[in-house]
Amino acid sequence: MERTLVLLKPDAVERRLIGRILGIYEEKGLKITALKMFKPSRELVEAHYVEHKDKPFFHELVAYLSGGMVCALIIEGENVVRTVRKINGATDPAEAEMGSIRGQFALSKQENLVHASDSPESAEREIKLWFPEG
Ligand code: FUP
Repeated sequence: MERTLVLLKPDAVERRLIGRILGIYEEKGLKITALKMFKPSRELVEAHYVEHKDKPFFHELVAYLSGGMVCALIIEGENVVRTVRKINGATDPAEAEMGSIRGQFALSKQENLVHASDSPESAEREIKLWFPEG
């Protein structure tokens, strides 16, 4: 069964949207198989977003994600990587479908509530980072 790594970012936690967002994944029929909440270290967030390390927004992005509590989950299901990306919506909430999480609840390109792996390979890399205990 395919797995993906999902993060509910600090804006989702601060805005008390954890329950609603988890409900959206569960109502779709996906299975949450791991879940934890903590404030991630700068090192963890830098490793997570290593593909963006040369982008102008990298520093701000790392400060934001490591600046508050994050809820990390592993979700399993058929085609879960593609399905969760679709449920989350486009990176820029202005472009996201209105029925998606970002389309419904977000306004900012940086504070866009959720992260989900973009391929099964990324998912396995990210799961090792966020759930090193296995
Ligand atoms: P996504 O896979 O949809 O999370 O988007 P990306 O991997 O392209 O970007 C990762 C994160 O970088 C986004 F969630 C938000 C942030 N970002 C910015 O802050 N500014 C940008 O111009 C693009 C992305």
